[in-house]
Amino acid sequence: MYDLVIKNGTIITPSSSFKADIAVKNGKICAVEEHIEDDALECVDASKKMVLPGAIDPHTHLAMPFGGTVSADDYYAGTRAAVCGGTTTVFDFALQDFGEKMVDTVKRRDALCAPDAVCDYAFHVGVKDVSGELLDSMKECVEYGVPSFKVFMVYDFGVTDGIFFKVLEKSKEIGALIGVHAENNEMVNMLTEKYISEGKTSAYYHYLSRPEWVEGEADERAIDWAKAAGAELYIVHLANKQGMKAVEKAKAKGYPIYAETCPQYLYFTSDVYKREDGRNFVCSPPMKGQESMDALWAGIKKGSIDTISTDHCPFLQAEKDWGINDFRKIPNGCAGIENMYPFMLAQANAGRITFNKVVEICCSNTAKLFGCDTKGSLDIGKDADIVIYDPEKDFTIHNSNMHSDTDHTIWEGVKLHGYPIKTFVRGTLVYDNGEFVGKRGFGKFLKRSPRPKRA
Ligand code: DUC
Ligand code: ZN
Ligand code: ZN
Repeated sequence: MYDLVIKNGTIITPSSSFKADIAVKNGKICAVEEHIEDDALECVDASKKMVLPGAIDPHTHLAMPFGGTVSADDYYAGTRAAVCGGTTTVFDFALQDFGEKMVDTVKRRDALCAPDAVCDYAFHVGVKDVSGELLDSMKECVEYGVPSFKVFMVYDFGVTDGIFFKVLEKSKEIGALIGVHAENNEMVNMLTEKYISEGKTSAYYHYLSRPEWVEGEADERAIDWAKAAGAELYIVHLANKQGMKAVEKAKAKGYPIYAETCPQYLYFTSDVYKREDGRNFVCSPPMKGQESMDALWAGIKKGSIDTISTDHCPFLQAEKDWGINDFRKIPNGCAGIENMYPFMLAQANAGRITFNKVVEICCSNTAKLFGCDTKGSLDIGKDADIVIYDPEKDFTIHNSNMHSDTDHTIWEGVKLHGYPIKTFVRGTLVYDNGEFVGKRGFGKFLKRSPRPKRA
């Protein structure tokens, strides 16, 4: 007897869509066939619905100390919101302390996350310190099941160019993937000082102090260093046309350069910073102009965007308000963890891209790049992380129907045609038509496989 059978739905894979039933036993997908008997503890009819793998969000900041406060969603609220938007695996950044071995960084954050997570989760280590033995400690981290690291080119926890290069070189030996937040720190600081000294303090100057070229130049530099090191590179939250072109050029020459973008860069332009509530949209990199948005959409269609993430990092309205008269005081980050999959699927529903493409960039590519061997598809043997999607359900996003702990959303009032109606994590129902029905602590730490080592 199966634990769960989902019947009569249209299964979506990265390469095909077909009508089939799907059976689950012990949290795993064990059959996908034209017709499966109802011999199950639970049977769900998915007629006129789509059946998709749960999404993987490879980029969130939960309970993150940042910008003079801590991001508003802890591991419970963040993962709760994730599953209510069809995301069943969440990656968080564990930021290394100075002097700390990388595997200890992971264990420190896991101690916070494990009791709270409602879905499976993984970490990337945010690297700060590679002095002494610490560079070598990356290897132990990979062996522990965390084969991905991130360097920031900005912020007070950003690394020098030299550290970035050392980390790239190390990654080849140990089978790790390095992600980068690419913006030119010097330029950001210079432009920020300039605008402040001119009395230009509104949220729009957050954008103008981090314009297209500040990100694009940093993307190009990061790609050059990865090429020189012979390493793979994953550019997080790519938001500009120049960087998109640089990624495309590198890919065309066969370099293993990967790019992630986020729904906010596909929907909002820098015009949002002219709004009265512009501070709520402050994140880094900021939203860019229409040309950049168009380049990102074209990149998705061409296959030069590999993954979608959210960079979920919400702050409360009162905290965003710290910067009403000074954009430097606005904590950087926005909510999005519950919106990624519904937004991308609604784009497919509207015919802009295919549903298969959404599954590719929100699920299967992400699983492959980050070594999530049990996730990212509905193949037999995979974890039964499943979303049932109603392409006819209309949904308007309001903070009041989101499941995050924050008190506002940049997505307020956005209308989506089509919406997830059920989410299962390892075969267990965690979201049911508007309601979170999961359990705190149900999520498990996901040990991941390394990347192939490079000569
Ligand atoms: N950008 C943000 O907007 N928030 C968190 C960290 C980041 O890089
Ligand atoms: Zn970032
Ligand atoms: Zn981020």
